[in-house]
Amino acid sequence: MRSTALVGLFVTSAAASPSGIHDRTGRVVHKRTTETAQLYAYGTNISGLAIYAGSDNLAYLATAGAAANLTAVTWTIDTSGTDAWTVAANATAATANSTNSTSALTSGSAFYIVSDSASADAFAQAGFVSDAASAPTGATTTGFVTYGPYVMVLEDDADGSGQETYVSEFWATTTDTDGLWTLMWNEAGTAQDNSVPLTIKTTAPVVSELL
Ligand SMILES: *[C@@H]1O[C@H](CO)[C@@H](O)[C@H](O)[C@H]1NC(C)=O
Ligand SMILES: *[C@@H]1O[C@H](CO)[C@@H](O)[C@H](O)[C@H]1NC(C)=O
Ligand SMILES: *[C@@H]1O[C@H](CO)[C@@H](O)[C@H](O)[C@H]1NC(C)=O
Ligand SMILES: *[C@@H]1O[C@H](CO)[C@@H](O)[C@H](O)[C@H]1NC(C)=O
Ligand SMILES: CC(=O)N[C@H]1CO[C@H](CO)[C@@H](O)[C@@H]1O
Repeated sequence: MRSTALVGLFVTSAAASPSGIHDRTGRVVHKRTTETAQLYAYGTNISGLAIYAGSDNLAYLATAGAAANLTAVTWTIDTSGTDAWTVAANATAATANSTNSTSALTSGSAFYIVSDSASADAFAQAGFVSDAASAPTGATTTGFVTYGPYVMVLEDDADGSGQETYVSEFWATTTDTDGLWTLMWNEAGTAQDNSVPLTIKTTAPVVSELL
């Protein structure tokens, strides 16, 4: 299956360090920078869709036509992975597409993925929590970094060497609504029903002028 080429975009910190230098113990020391961003998902049939918060505070991808009842968000990201990535509703985007946001999204809610090491095959929907304590079991709200335009997760290597690895295991699963996907984290990176691997970037899709 061609899409599997996108699975596991690994970059070891030993080989390349996007935003830091190694300290004496070999750990990457990151320069902390916080910025406002929009995040876009790319994958098979998914050409740069924005990430939305649902009324259930879970994360979705949607085409403009399927974005009703979802909350468009603006991200505040710490590119070093130290702090959680937070979101606030983007009222401009909501008005532009007359969505009916029913989200209970609290401004400043943290993005999380479920990557529990105790269940290495975790395949669960990402979402947003107003405080880390209310995140689901196995969720993590830190470790998100950018590698150029790519959103990655910094994980400690399983061998306990202290080396860190940049991992991207974001996936999308179709829903009963055309143009609406759930945003998933696929810890093991294994094939899943009705799902495709994603690349998440801070850059918007190039809009064709020829439409
Ligand atoms: C992509 O869209 C086409 C046309 O709707 C569909 O036939 C195909 O199954 C989709 N592929 C995936 C991986 O969803
Ligand atoms: C949005 O929510 C309203 C009210 O709950 C519902 O009637 C409508 O079908 C929803 N629209 C979509 C696209 O889910
Ligand atoms: C809010 O969304 C609009 C429309 O999508 C976009 O142009 C704008 O940059 C967003 N605002 C922020 C602060 O990201
Ligand atoms: C928003 O809600 C209003 C009133 O419930 C409804 O008429 C309209 O179709 C909804 N818009 C969308 C995009 O779901
Ligand atoms: C944030 C968002 O989804 N904006 C969309 C609103 O609708 C227009 C027109 O359909 C799209 O071009 C925007 O991308």
